[in-house]
Amino acid sequence: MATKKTKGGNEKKVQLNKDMVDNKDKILTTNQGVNVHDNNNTLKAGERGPSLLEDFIFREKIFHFDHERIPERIVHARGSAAHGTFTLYKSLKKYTRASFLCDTGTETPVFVRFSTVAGSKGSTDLARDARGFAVKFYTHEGIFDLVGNNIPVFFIQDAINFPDLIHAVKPEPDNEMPQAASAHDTFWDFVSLMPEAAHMVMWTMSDRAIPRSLRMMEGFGIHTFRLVNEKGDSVFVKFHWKPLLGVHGVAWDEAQKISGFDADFHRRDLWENIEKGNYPEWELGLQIFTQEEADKFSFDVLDPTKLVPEELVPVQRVGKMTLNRNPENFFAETEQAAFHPGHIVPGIDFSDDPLLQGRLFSYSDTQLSRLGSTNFHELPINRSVAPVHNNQRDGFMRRDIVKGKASYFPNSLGGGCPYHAMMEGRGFGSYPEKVSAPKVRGRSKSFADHFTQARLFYQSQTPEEQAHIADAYSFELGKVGGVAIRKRYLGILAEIDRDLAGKVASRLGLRVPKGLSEDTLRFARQNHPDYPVKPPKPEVEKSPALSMAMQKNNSIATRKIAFLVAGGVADNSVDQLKKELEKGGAEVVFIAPDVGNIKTSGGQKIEIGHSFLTDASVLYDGLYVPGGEKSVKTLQKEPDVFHFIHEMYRHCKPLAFSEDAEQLLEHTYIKKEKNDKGLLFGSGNTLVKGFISALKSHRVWEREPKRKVPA
Ligand code: HDD
Repeated sequence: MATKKTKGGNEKKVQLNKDMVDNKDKILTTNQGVNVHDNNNTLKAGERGPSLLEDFIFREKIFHFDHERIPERIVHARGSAAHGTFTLYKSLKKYTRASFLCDTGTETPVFVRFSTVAGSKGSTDLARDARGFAVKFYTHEGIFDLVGNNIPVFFIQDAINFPDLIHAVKPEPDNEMPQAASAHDTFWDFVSLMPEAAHMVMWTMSDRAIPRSLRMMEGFGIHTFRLVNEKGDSVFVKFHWKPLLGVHGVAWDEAQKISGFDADFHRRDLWENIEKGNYPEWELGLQIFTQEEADKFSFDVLDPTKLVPEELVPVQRVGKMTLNRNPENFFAETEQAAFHPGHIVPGIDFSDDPLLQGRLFSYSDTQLSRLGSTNFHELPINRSVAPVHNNQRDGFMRRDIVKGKASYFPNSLGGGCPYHAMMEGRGFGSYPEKVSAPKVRGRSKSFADHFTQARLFYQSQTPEEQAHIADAYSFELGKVGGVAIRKRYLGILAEIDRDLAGKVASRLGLRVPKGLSEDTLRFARQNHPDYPVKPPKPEVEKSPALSMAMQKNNSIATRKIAFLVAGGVADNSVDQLKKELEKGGAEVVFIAPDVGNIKTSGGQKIEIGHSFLTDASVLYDGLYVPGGEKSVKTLQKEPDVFHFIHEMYRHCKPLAFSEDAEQLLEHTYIKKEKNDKGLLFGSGNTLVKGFISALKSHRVWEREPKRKVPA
């Protein structure tokens, strides 16, 4: 049975509430519960005398403070999380016995943590990086953690390379630079010698690696997992999360500027939207296929650098996850949450993907150095809602008080308890996959094709998305000091797409090499002696599902629209568009030369919380300048207004100007283009419709080649 909906909050919340502490109307105490009379002055020998060692109140306070920090996660240190629920709407009984995937309509509590990978805990949210997408399902049969990313493939094929990958991408060991960035020598040195990374590197060079919002990105379980039904039959499955707000990225120039204006941009966006009741939602999608089907694919489903194209195996949407509650305490919940791909429930099982197999060791191991004890499962956020009974005992910070004499199995003194689930025909049992093979340290030949799917990804993008990818490679490789590394990577790009390689090479002042460098080949041949091998013909040459721009989006919900205003702004010019935008769920934010209040031409008061000093265009999805002669005149004197407009234009965002405000464009580099569907003028329904339609597409992609204005 999955978790049933409980009134007044879900089951996990009820459990967490038992550990909540509310200081409201309470007297300050020590950790031993003694009321504190004075928290301002240490105990001294005389008011001007030395402090006394006896001061247990001071000692306890400083002692605790001195030890407040724990090690940050070795990867995915920077993260934000929220609570929510998962509701199943399509029973998967045919495929799995996991009850939370069988009983439709039931709600399973979840805790989801999003993260960047490379940066430290305090680094910017807008790094070019994969995003972690870790979901903890608190099911009645135990915890299921789906520890994925927003990219469906991984850099490496075997877990033994993980420490090398992370050492290469993290700040360089001699000078600890750069923070939260892959644009440096060690990363490109590594990936230029590891052609298997080419596919994921291509994803990280796309705008997928700089999401507009954590609420607007897909999630992927990446590995092939198994579903196992009551009868013991198994199928393979790939897990997907599809965001209902669409999938959107920012542009690289925006990302860099957002990092300056609001390094917490994603964290704030998630927190604020949940506080406002704009609960982010994702549908759980499954690609289900059999062993026989997998055997016929042109790629190996155990290779985590490969995806299963949606055109080959469609994604079935089977349930919805809604994030509806912010944590009460960042440390206790978000920081102490411990995810593990090995936390699975009956009905789900692993595949032999060598990356997944290696992960199964790493996650509980890392919690030990991070959280300090094997008892991390007892922390409130990690506690299962299914009861825990076993003979594991003691260790640092043990919290459960387990009764009785028998802490071993089998026993008679404890009545044989806790007993095997087998006695009731239940419990987790591994899928009895047949394995008989020689022990080898080696790589399957079926893992040797590194470029077909990187090409598939690139060729599935629109020309504008491809331009962003070429820019990203040029930026990153441009930051690499070693020319040999740049050349080596161009060799990889040449194998993927010569046109792309040509674009990047020209920006680096280099020529496109004929093919892979000797160094790359030498390393690749350590895994595959006859490398490169001719890959089988792929099933699909293009996959529209891989392009963000090609995905249809009918919503403007939660987009932030900047209205540039000053005193005397015309009421009617503000009202209609504001009303319609808000009707669609968007948020209108007034930005004026100064914070405070302004009066409209009709004498209404508008509270201004944001000025050109506090905010920047990159924090908004669209811009409108309403009319009112006095307001427009004031704005015209403000240089930041023109910067705002230029920058919005440059980032291909929708801009609308009332009749009065149109003249502002005369002072810009922007030329009115007829086919620019995101540059709108006038008033009334035409303006409203055009603006909303442009916002739905998120970016005016047609403007991409012409957008070069100073900003
Ligand atoms: Fe990992 C954390 C995702 C490969 C070792 N990983 C971590 C988190 C996510 C992922 C989302 C953060 C969880 C949280 O929010 O607390 N990792 C992935 C994905 C991978 C992957 C999608 C490939 C498909 N990871 C991977 C390998 C290893 C690790 C191959 C080691 C062999 N990952 C870790 C870790 C972390 C971690 C060191 C650091 C903090 C933690 O586990 O709890 O154990």
